[in-house]
Amino acid sequence: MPTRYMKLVLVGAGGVGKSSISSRIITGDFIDHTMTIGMNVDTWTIVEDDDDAIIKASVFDMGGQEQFRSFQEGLVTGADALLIVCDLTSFNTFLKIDEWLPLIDSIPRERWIMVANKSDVNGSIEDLELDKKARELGIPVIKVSAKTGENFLQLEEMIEKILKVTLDGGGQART
Ligand SMILES: Nc1nc2c(ncn2[C@@H]2O[C@H](COP(=O)(O)OP(=O)(O)OP(=O)(O)O)[C@@H](O)[C@H]2O)c(=O)[nH]1
Ligand SMILES: [Mg+2]
Repeated sequence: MPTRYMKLVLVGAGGVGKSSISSRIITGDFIDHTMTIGMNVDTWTIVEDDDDAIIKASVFDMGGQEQFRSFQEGLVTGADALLIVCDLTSFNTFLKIDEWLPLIDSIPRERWIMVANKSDVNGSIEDLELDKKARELGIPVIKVSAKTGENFLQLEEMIEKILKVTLDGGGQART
């Protein structure tokens, strides 16, 4: 079975649940994390039953705290897919999306997905607000819960679709 190697990056404010989303995607379970120091890298293995191939995605999970930003600059380069995460219970994390733009601007918009996490808790960000931001950025948005797993199948499908476009186009994929 041929194996392709790709890169998935997660950015967003501290505590929004990037590490929880990464481990939900990779293991299928909710794992409670402490603050990520700088960055964490893990591997997500996707088996494509239909075309008999394996994608191994290197998942770059960025620490959201401000003090790590300066040395994260080169680390998003070459991302095949990018998740911009905010926390539905914290309007501040929604506002902080803009702070990541200089870091991620070199990545084509069609590789971005906005992920609004913690849908299991009563949120403080209106759907209208989310849709407006997503439209402004020109990217899709999805509400999920890393805790309950709500909407993860959909999210994973969205990511896989983006990765496959890169694969089909040649992109940076290596076999
Ligand atoms: N209720 C609820 N809590 C969540 C969810 N996802 C994550 N959390 C909690 O939110 C807190 C922060 O989660 P992390 O995954 O560490 O967040 P992070 O974005 O990786 O944070 P940094 O590494 O500091 O940038 C933890 O206490 C998680 O248990 C969710 O979907 N629902
Ligand atoms: Mg983290």
